[in-house]
Amino acid sequence: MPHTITESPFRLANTPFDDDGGNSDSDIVVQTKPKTKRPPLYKVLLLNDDYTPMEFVVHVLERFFGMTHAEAFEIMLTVHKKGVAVVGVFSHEIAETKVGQVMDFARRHQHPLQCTMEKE
Ligand code: TYC
Repeated sequence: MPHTITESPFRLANTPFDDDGGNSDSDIVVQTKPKTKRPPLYKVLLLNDDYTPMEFVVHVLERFFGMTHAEAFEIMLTVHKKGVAVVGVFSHEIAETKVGQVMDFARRHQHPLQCTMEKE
């Protein structure tokens, strides 16, 4: 009997080393796991410092992370007290863009605010 599985969630890769055109006793039937790897996600982190004004951080969170004023104020206070907080989780490309936007905005306003990303 050919080793054929009729009901399988996996793709059957039939390697036709023989020349009978289909499954037979001499066929090699390989089960491969479907490759359903999700792309990795990245946390965007905001770091505390002693100089960036609180209102500026709140504005950054509203402007680049779509937070309401209340949400932004709460996250800003968390960073201020704990030193760091996750402000969002994104694909690599989106996370890089957010970090770049925050760093550029802070630099243009001459604040030392730091924003980084790390793999989840
Ligand atoms: N620690 C700053 C201050 O007292 C406020 C601040 C909050 C700065 C969050 C950066 O990511 C930050 N002015």
